[in-house]
Order: sequence, then C-alpha cells, then structure tokens
Amino acid sequence: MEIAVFGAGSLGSLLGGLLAREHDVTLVGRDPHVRAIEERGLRISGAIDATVYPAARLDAPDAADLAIVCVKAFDTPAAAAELADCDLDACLSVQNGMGNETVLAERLDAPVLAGTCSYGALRPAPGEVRCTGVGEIVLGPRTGGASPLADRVGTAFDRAEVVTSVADNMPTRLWEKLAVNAGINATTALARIDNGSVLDGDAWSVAAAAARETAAVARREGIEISDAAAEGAVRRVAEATAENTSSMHQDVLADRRTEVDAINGFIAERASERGVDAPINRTLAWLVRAWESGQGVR
Ligand code: KPL
Repeated sequence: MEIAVFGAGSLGSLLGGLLAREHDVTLVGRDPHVRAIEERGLRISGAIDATVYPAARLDAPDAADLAIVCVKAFDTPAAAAELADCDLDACLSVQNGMGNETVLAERLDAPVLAGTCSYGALRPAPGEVRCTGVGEIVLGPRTGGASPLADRVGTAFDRAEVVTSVADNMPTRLWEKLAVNAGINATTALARIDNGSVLDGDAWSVAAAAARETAAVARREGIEISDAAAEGAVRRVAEATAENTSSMHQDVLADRRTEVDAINGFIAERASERGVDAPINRTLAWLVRAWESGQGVR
C-alpha cells in the first residue's frame, strides 16, 4: 500500500516508521527531520528497534492509497487544504482532540476514517523516534458501523505488525480518548509531571474530575460513557504509560502551542452549549491558554 503520513512529529514518525517495514511510506514533515530521514533513514529505538527508509518530503505527494493525518489539531484545516489536491483512496485521522475527522471530510473527496493511538513516542533528535510504549491503533468509520475500507486498512496495519483493532463504535472510542486526554494532558503539562503521576493525590482529583465532566458532556451528545468508565480509562492509560511525557507536556517543555483548544477547550465549550457544568476543564483550558499567551505561542 502507498501511504502518506501527514505530520512527522513523534506519533506520525513512529507510525510511519512502523508501517514502512511493510509498505511504501512517505513522511510529510519539516526540516531538519525530513532532511535527516532523506540522508540516513529513520532510526526507531526504545520498545521497538529498527532503522527504516521511508521517503520524506516537506509537502504532500500527488497521490497515495491512504493518507494518515497525525498533525496537531490546530493544523488540521491546513493539512486538509493541502490534501485536497492529493489523489487519495482514503484518509485516516490519528490525532488528539475532537472534530478533526469532520474538518477533513468537509475538504476531501476520499472517505475519512477515525483512529486513536495509545503507542507512546518521543522524537529525541532529527531522524530519530523513540517508542516509549507499545499500545494499539483503533480505527473505523468516523460515524460508526463497519466498512470494508476500515477492514482493508486494519489488515495493512496488521501486515506491518502495528497492533490494530478495527472498531464499529468510533464515536464512543473518540469520546473515551478525549476523556483520557482531558485528564492526563493538561494536568501533566501544568504540573510538569509524567503520566503515571496523575494517579497521585491532588493530580488524580483534577484528572478524574476532568474525565467525569467529559463523560457527562458525551452523554448529552448521545454517547453512553459512565463516569466510572471515563475515570477507569484515564487510570488504565496513566498506568500503561506511567513513564511517558504526555504530548501536551512535551509541547510545554519545547515552548510550543498545545492542543488544549481541541481537548479541554472543546469540552468546556460543548458543556456550556449543552448546559452541563465543566469547571475543571474550563479552568485547565484557561490555565494552559494563559501559559501559551505568556510564551507568545498563542
Ligand atoms: O495521547 C496521549 C498524549 O500524550 O497525547 C496520552 C494517551 C496521554 C499518552 O501520553
């Protein structure tokens, strides 16, 4: 399969690198990472050890069987505009935050699948990615149900030994992932702690409350997630990725804009539209946005 991975950050590089063990992969990213991959290939270290040689470029290729979008949520409109000129059979969003698939579907002729990822990744240097935890990709039609296309993509991922499940309930999976990100990302970024530390003391009070609020908003949207299930999902992921630095924590350490608008900001906004109280998500969004403004990255 010809696969273009749009967004060669830590997750895009890891996923693209793993898929390159079996498929014809092009990573679309920025220099100096792209130049390093062109010159020396992509080194994968940590839980998986491999050196792979995907193509790497700064802009979208003309065509691909599958585009995998891994850019930050705030870059989705720009990625969609660029991908609109690419001849694609399918697109898969593997991103944090809510609403990315809709933005892509509005711009692209190709069908858009939704995905979530629980692999952990860090990009320590140009041309390198470290797998900090083998997780799972879950993918399926963005509005739920089964589709032969999702099965084909799942089979292609399996062939590359990427742990993958094809799901017929992606809307529920996306809200569960949102609860996990709402609980872990801003809490770890503001307190500068690793994922496992959200299980302790006051950090857990904040993370669990953010997850419960997410479940309450999801239920108003017709997605049945109990408070206990949302809290349990945060706990499971925090345990499984205990030593990881969350993506928002990585952004804060690197003085980059975060995805808070598409995570806690999205929940706070939906909550107020639906008449649900979400003070913890509102506060987390406000604090992270204040940090972004102070750093001049907002
Ligand atoms: O998705 C993640 C992220 O860091 O953005 C989690 C699941 C919290 C893993 O670090």
